[in-house]
Amino acid sequence: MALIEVKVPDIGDFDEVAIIEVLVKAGDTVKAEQSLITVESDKASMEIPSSHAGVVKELKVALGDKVSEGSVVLMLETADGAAVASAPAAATAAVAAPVAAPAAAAPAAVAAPVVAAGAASGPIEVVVPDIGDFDEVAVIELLVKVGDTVTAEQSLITVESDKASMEIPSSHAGVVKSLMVKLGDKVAKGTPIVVLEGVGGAVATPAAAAAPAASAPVAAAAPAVVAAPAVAASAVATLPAHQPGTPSAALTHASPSIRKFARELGVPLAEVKGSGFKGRITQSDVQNFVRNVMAGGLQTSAQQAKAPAAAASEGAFPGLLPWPKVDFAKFGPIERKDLSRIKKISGANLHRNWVVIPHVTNHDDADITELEAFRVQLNKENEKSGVKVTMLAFMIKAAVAALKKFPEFNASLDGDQLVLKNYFHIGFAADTPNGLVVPVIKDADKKGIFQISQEMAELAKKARDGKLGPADMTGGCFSISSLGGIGGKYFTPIINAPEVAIMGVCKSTIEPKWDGKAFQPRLMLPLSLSWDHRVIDGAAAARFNVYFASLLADFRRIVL
Ligand code: CAO
Repeated sequence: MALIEVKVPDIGDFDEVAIIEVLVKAGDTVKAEQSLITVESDKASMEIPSSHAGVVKELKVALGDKVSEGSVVLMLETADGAAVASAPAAATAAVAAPVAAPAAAAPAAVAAPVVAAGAASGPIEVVVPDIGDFDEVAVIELLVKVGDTVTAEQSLITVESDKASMEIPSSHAGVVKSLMVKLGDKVAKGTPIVVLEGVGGAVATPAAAAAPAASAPVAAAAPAVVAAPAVAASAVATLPAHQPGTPSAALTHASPSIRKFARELGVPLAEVKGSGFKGRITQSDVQNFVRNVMAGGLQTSAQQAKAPAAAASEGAFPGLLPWPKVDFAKFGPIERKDLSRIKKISGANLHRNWVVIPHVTNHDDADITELEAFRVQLNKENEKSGVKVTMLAFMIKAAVAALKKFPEFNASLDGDQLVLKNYFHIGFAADTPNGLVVPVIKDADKKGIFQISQEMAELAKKARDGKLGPADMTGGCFSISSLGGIGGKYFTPIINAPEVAIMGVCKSTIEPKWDGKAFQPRLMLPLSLSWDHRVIDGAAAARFNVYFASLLADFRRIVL
């Protein structure tokens, strides 16, 4: 047994930072690298992990204390040979581990830079402010475009390092005259982001930069509540399924681990009332929020529709077994790999959609013998055009016709109301090295087969190159997931909420079909239509499939 002091390690630029959360108490047993306290600067909040495993004998800090590198956090009684955070990790973990948390949970806060406060009317260049240790970070999102009017402190871009992602806010209000960065660019302090003109009085004031307690949470809250669903939307869905009853502009204070916890449960932090120090949101606040939502959600389907993310959470269903914890290494060699960003986002959306939407899938076949011959002929005739007509383009047109005939398929649930859409934007699932994305062909009703084929090829390439922007992936009415180029017979596609149906197609094969006199070889396309039973019923789904298949069987019907 030994009694050791656990100290604040090197936390980079974050000197004299306030303790906003104490995560352990005397008597607690802690593991090496377990978070002990949360500290907050004007730029980010971070958790300080323990250097050793042991039992907390005495806390040496309290809420509100200011700490720096070397400050003693607590006295720890360690067993001989107790787990120790590996030597270099002990120093880096303090920075890497906590800062990694906001990356998963929510971008860290960056105070708006205060630049040229005197520039009242002429164009002004907004640059990347001091973002602490994060030098040369990649731009992963452009949040504005040329012509947009932005307000001071509105986020312009999102950058991501290996430790965190964060949004960079505008120092001024104005109209974006030019955008000086693009996706994938590396930026550092001082890199120009945009040129704003018509810069008016609204300038991020020195107070915004100088008053961390007031300004940082604004930036921290926004990504967690607004940007995160928007990013999720860009991958698979267009609306966060939880529709806040009272969208809150209030400041949201929460540590990285709480943000992560809330995000995992799909809890919008802006709606959670904090009961901790200075109104901070604690783990039990998030748990209580979920409990309350569930209590209401069990009463009506409308309420359930308003809290699907929470409904999907583990523990929200009484009696549900916890996820099995298995030490796989006991059974053989293993390696661990982080899920890609797209997988994390699409996974959370798919999980919610699968749990919340009562899915039914109808299977059918379409005879595409003539259509495939026509497609092949078209491609021969237009070999030089460089545009390859795909079967998926015909399916997109057929989907538009079917949505027109069965409008409840071109709808979204909004509480007790059905939103019927008079536009026809069709998404298609695209397989990329980083995971599944669903780019959207806008106004497919107004486009011909060649244009759709060309746009699909462009969007699929952008998807594979990781260059799709949110605008490419939002606004869809109905999706098609084609595994035709790969194989298989039928599957159960998951509805891309807030859409209410999705068509899955697999590989077409020649099959013998009885024509009344003899078996004929016909090219048959397997269809799998998943639909939301809250909106659509089985008869309508069967009719939709029959009609969709009849269009593919004789494409002339599309003009009837
Ligand atoms: N039956 C038989 N062959 C088919 C077919 C079908 N239903 N659909 C496409 N093919 C053929 C094409 O004609 C093409 O053949 P040629 O090269 O000889 O012309 C080949 O398969 C490859 O097609 P493709 O996949 O490149 O083109 P596509 O238009 O069919 O699909 C895209 C484009 C982006 C949808 C596709 O590449 C893709 O990513 N599919 C996967 C979608 C997915 O993952 N869905 C699952 C979601 S649920 O997890």
